[in-house]
Amino acid sequence: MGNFPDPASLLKEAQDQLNKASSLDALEEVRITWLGRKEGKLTLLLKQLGSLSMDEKKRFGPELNNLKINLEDLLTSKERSLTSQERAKALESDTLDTSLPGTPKPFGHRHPLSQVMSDLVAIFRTLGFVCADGPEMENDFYNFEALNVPADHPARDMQDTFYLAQTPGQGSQQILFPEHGSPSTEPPSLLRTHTSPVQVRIMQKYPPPIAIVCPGRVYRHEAQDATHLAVFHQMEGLLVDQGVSFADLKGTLAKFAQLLFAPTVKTRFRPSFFPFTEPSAQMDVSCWLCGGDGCATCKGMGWIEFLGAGMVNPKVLSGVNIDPEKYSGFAFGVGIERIALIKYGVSDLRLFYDNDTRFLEQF
Ligand code: FA5
Repeated sequence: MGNFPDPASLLKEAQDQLNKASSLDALEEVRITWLGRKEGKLTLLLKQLGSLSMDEKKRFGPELNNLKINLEDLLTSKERSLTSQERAKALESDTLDTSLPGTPKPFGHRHPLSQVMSDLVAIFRTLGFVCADGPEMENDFYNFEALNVPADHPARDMQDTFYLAQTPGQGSQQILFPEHGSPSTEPPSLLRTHTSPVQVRIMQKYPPPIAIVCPGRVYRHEAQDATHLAVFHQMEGLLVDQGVSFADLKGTLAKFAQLLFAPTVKTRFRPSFFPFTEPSAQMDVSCWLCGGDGCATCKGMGWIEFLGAGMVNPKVLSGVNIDPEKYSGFAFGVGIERIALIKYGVSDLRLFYDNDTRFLEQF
């Protein structure tokens, strides 16, 4: 078969093409030219082998197979060298600028209400108070009766209450080391409407002197608006010792307001009523934003209503077997959300509970 090409010259021709291929794409073209499944030069020649005579088959068959093996080897080694060349080129252009600033990771932080609560506790720690706790599911005795709010007392209307469905035989509350008065074993019947029940629990458990603050969640069956929530937080304070007077109450709370807002803040007391304190007062703070001249935060008044307080009612002390002739005390209760509202100039309490991170991130 005179026109069957010489395998050695085919190999030479393929080698020339391989030498010229300077990229992986060009190499792929060479591979297709020779070994492409339909039109590859060598593929076509291998297909033609079948039409040759026996002698020609014996001669060209092995030669063409060797040519194929050689060509595949050449393609593989060329591919390796081109790949490493291209990688080296990519590495050269892919330089790392170590002076670029990193991508900052956003940090989470505490909720503004938690921050306010721990600020308050920290302030009272410096004044010698310790932190106490009590249950959110309370019974009528601790939430009302022991605080001088009997069942038919009109003061019950001051705090609309969520009552719990009663299950007969429900476990009673345990007070392990009662020292004063008889602990109530009534089962929980309501969600506490204020943190004041903790006063009674603490006075039953520990003898005076007592100086506690108690931050916690409280519940009221109230319509919600910009300044009222049905679930909110309060912090209760209680100091009981010999010779505690209204002057101690005034001094302590004035110091508290200055440490919380600004050293220049003034306080004033207005008469108020709480069945568990006598006398009772509402404490206002001078608006530290406008210095008392009147602004949007204080609604032009120059003063902001801040907390309820008073001297512990002697009836409450006798109820826990603390002798009111020997001991006296003061107590106060402050709304955490309302403090956060005035401290940060927020217009609506509900914003603290919407969980909008654009709002929360600002604190
Ligand atoms: C009481 O709850 C008394 N136990 C406080 C007290 C304790 C007085 C000890 C004397 C001695 P009052 O109902 O005013 O009081 O609530 C106290 C504070 O809770 C208010 O000043 C206010 O800041 C906050 N507060 C009351 N109701 C709501 C409400 N619905 N939403 C948000 N904050 C409220």
